[in-house]
Formats: sequence, C-alpha cells, structure tokens
Amino acid sequence: MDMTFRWYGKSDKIPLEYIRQIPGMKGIVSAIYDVPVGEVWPMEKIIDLKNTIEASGLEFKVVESVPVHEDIKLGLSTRDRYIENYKQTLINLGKAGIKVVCYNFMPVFDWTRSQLDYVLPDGSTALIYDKETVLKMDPVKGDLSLPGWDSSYTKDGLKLLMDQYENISEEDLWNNLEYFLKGIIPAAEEADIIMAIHPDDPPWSIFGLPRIITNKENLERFINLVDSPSNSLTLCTGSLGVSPSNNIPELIRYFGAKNRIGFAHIRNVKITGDHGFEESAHLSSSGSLDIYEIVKALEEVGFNGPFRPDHGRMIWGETGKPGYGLHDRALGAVYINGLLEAIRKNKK
Ligand code: DNO
Repeated sequence: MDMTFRWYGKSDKIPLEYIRQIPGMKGIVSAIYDVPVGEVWPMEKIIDLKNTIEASGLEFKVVESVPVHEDIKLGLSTRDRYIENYKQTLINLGKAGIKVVCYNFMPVFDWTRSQLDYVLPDGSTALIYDKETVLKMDPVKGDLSLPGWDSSYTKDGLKLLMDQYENISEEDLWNNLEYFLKGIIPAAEEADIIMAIHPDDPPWSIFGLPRIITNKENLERFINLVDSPSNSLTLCTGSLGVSPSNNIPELIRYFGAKNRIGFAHIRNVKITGDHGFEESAHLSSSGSLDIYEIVKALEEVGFNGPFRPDHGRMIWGETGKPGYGLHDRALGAVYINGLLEAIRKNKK
C-alpha cells in the first residue's frame, strides 16, 4: 500500500515540500485542471505536472480525475468523439507512467454537502450533509456551487443539462456507462492503466438525478460490465460508508479478493441520522467507521495499490479548500501509518 496525498497543482496553497514531510508519504494524486472537459490532455502538460511533482521527491502516482463528458453519461450521439479523446488522454497518461486513473460517473454534480464549515464541538469545522437542507437546495437558482462541482456552467446551461437528464433512468445510465467502458477499457489495458471508478458521494440520488455506484450489488454489476483488472474501483470509505448497509471491511475483502480495488480513499464519517452525516477526524472513535478494521482488511486482502487519507476537518486555524487542508489530512496519514505498523507487526 502506497501512501499518497491529493494536491491541486500549482494553485494549491499547500506546497509539495510540506506534503513530502508527512512521514511515509510516497506520492501525489493530481490532475490537469485547465483543459476543458472532454478534450485531450496534451502530453506537455502531463509531463510538466509530473516533473513538478518529481522535483519535490514525490512520485506522480494517481490521476484524480479525468472527468467524463456529460454527453457520454447522457448517451448522446456526440459521445463517440469524447470517448476517442478520453482514450487518447489515457494513452498519453500511460506514456507518462501513470498507473491509476480515478473518475466518476455521477450526472452533473460531483460530491455534495449541505454545509462546508459546520462547527464541531472541538471548534474544528467539517463538511456535513443534512437531508432536509439538501432537499431545499436548488443548484439552478441562486449562487449555490460546491468545490467539487464543475463551475464552467452558466445557470441556463445547468438548467438545460438537468432537463436533459429528466428522461435518463438508472438503467439508461448503466447502459451509457457500459458503452463508455467498452470504449475505453481496451485503451486503458494497452496503456497499462487501472481505471478506478469513484463511488457516488453521497451514494443516493440527489436533485432528482440518477446515481448508480452506490452499494455492493451495484459495484458487482459494475465490475462485471467489463471483466478486466483495468476496470476497477476506488474504494472510498467515506462515500460508501454513509450508508449503514455498506459494510466497508466486507466490501474490501470481497472486491479485493477479486483484485478489483485500484485505489483507496480512507476517511471517517459520523452518521447523524437518515441520510445525514458529518465528516469526522480519521480516528475510529470519532466517527461511525472502524478505520482499524478497514486498514486491516486492505492489508489482509493484499492491497498493494495507492491510497490517500481523504477529507480532513479544518483545524488549527487553517483555511483553504474544504476537506483538503494540510493539517487534518496529515494527522489522518500518521494515524494510518500507526495502524499499518501495528497490523503488520501483529501478523508476524
Ligand atoms: C471528493 C473526491 C471526489 C473525486 C471524484 C472522482 O473529495 O473524492 O471529488 O475526486 O468524484 O472523480
């Protein structure tokens, strides 16, 4: 298991040098943010990013994400051009030595929360999700926008896009995902890249849009769409873990034994009610997930891919990208190091 850290490129206020100082840190998870969704990532930009990362003594381990154009998710006739572009991006990434690409297939919106700076009793702030608040949120009205969302849409553009999804059922989305995978997985295999789909976050429908990468049954359906180790999962403990029916250590053992976990995101969450949660510190006792059992399952199943400590709270006065400050993610990293050391020594 290789410890990695997400870094948002040169505009990230956390310097690579600081990330390198986290004990056990091996690599960076990053992406190119200035190529429009659907276009090919040019080789020069990929190499430039790789060189910047390597100059700090870290490896460029994972791309998170190469976004999937909405025309592909909608199954429009224009999708073939975007699929060809996606394949070319994978070929370019393969040439640069990238081994894992994380992506998602959530219509329109990536991860969604009702509040980004909820104050916890200890004074730290965290991302939370409250069902009633989200039910009242309307992304098409007002200035609602979350950090994980594509901000390139105008309100009218967003409305048009959401209208297009009115006729898309979950089954349609499955068909469109299958079409996409059948197009890109052969290119990923050729490029020696593992495509690791990120679960929907949260793993249920929001704003009336379908979401399908949500639970064990659907993850199983997903890996069977194209039976190849290049068609794998990002096992995100916090995304799947907010559904009490998702038993994370069991999912790790099940999909790990099939060699279909390409990447892992380790984060804790505290379930606060029906479709409600707070993101907590990584420590097991801070949330609803047993991080010890999660790390143990990854070890026992022989997972040897990259993982990253995921979303942290904002602590010690830090400001920055919600979920992606330095301090709490670094605390998560050292906690996971401690768990790994203890688990490994106990095995002997
Ligand atoms: C949230 C992230 C997601 C993830 C994408 C993958 O913090 O885990 O935004 O990067 O869903 O495509």
